[in-house]
Amino acid sequence: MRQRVVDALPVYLVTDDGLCAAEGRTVVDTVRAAVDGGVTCVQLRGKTLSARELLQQTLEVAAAVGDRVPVLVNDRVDVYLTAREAGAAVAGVHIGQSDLPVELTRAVIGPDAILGLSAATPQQLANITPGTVDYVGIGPVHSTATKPDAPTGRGLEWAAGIVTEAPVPAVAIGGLRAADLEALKAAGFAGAAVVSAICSATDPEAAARALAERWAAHPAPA
Ligand code: TZP
Repeated sequence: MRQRVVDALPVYLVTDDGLCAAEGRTVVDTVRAAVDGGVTCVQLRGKTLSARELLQQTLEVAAAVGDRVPVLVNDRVDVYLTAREAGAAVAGVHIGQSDLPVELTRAVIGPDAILGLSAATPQQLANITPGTVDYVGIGPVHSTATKPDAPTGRGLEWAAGIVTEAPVPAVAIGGLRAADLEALKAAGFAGAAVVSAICSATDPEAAARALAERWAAHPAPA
């Protein structure tokens, strides 16, 4: 599972319905373009959607993406399970520190699903029960307007320090742009997760391609 997850992390799109709508696009259209541009994973973060709306979006995105990249559902384990029950090609869930406990989430979703966890401190990384979580999302690296309750960005230096304590592969998140990718990759991150860099782009395919090319251009640390 671990190898499969590492392959999914380099350019990780987290969706935002409001930002996509502000550009006159649906989330499904944005995801389709971003996958064409080279994103390696999609997380559906439908914070303002009802369970039914998020399920509908998940089914549409999964059908549009097929098996090209993993599609994960943020927070809503119930929506993930229901989409899976409906036959959708959904790969797993991403949860936060105040969502369901990781051990129980793993038990519910099964061993083959991808499970991601948000973490912001060394203690939260140390608390991860081995064998539960496939990857962590660490941030915010930079301050971001996309998540109003996120703390102030902690900076690339902080990110380079905390990633060394991650027990599983890590993606950085928070205000990331193409110019950040070299430092993040050099620090040992397996990828960068972005919302506005793609959802707010005039051309999400081009934005995704620029990120993917920038990530690929730099060597991973030895
Ligand atoms: N978690 C920490 S920061 C963040 C999330 C979901 C939002 C990142 O959005 P953006 O637009 O890439 O700064």
